Amino acid sequence: MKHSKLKVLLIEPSGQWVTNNTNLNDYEQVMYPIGLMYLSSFIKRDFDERIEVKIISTAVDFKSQQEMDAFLLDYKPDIVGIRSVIFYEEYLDNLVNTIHETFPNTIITVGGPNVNTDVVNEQRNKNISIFVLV
Ligand code: B12
Repeated sequence: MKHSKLKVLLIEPSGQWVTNNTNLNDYEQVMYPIGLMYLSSFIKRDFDERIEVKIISTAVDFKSQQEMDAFLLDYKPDIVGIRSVIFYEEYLDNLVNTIHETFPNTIITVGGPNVNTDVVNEQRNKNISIFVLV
């Protein structure tokens, strides 16, 4: 019997949306999600047959929260991994809560700079299942 792959969605969050009106010269946060690209490479190398991995960078891949929500509803991730940076704490919380409400069985993991520096504060959100310190 053929099993479908486990879907892992890695998210680089940010509070702003890059639209056609955004002046990219003023926008310092557009960057390659290097940390998540490392994780994705390891998953692809070791679990390619069993796991499908996708990276999204909220600010650049979508033009609005509605557009991103539509993507999430369609993609239906089994595991979500979010990179945390202190500036986007509030956005991260909203994202985690929305994903948990929409997909209660999806495992939500958070790692990255803000977990590495302040894991106790990050643990305030009970909808996050796993914290990863590196
Ligand atoms: C280079 C850098 C930048 C570059 C980014 C370039 C890029 N392409 O990524 C620029 C100049 C754009 C930048 C901007 C900012 N930065 Co900066 N930056 C750094 C720096 C020096 C290195 C980051 C890096 O590339 N690390 C290498 C990658 C591979 O590591 P990583 O992203 O942490 O990911 C690894 C792990 O954390 C983990 N991981 C990451 N996410 C996840 C998710 C899951 C689920 C799991 C399991 C694991 C995991 O796995 C990855 C592989 O090991 C760090 C300092 C540092 N020593 O980390 C500060 C640092 C991350 N930045 C910081 C800050 C505050 C910012 C800004 C908010 C600044 C601002 N005022 O705008 C923005 C935020 C941008 C953003 N979205 O991250 C802080 C974060 C503090 C915190 N507690 O959150 C740091 C720690 C500096 C500091 N000591 O204050 N930054």
